[in-house]
Amino acid sequence: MVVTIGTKHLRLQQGDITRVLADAIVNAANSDLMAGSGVDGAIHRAGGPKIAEQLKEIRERIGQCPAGDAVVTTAGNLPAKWIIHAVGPVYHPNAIGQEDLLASCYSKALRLASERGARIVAFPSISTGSFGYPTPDAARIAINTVGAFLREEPTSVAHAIFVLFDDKTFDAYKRAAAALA
Ligand code: AR6
Repeated sequence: MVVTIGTKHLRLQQGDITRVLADAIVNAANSDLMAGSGVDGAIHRAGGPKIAEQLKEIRERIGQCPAGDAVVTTAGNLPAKWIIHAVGPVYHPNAIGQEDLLASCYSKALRLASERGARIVAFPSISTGSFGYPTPDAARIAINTVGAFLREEPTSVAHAIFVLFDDKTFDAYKRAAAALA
């Protein structure tokens, strides 16, 4: 599914983000910037040890990366230029501000990608695995934030691709994108 936003495109596809050709791949990381499971584990496995080495250097410089923020490494063995490690919020029912933190992951990642001149950026569904964010809510926030950025911000990013791993997540994002279109 592709939604056209002016001269930009927002695409949804099902699959493994480590197999997607993009200038920048966004990772669903944690505040400690330590390789974990899920999409984070897949990116570290496919990208090789260079990514963890760079994250260690970043950790020594900045300490933790708070939820809503992101840091950049190169992509190691992956066929991308950069990995943008975005830290989503851990979901708590009724917690205040978690929508903004999740939205901030996407806008911060797009700003970091734009600063580097990236044209194609691939995103996973941040926070909807181990971090427990309900997928329909997370999909609406993700799609609306990326859609608004492509519509409103001057950016090098011409193609934003959501790479959704399973049927349920793919369906939720399709519904959110249909509401945007
Ligand atoms: N490609 C695309 N999406 C994937 C892939 C893949 N290869 N593998 C899993 N997903 P999660 P979170 C989907 O748990 O909730 C890690 O331990 C998955 O099905 O990866 O933000 C980190 O280190 C789900 O839809 O990320 C953190 O500690 C989505 O990616 C923590 O998990 C996100 O699930 C982050 O949790």
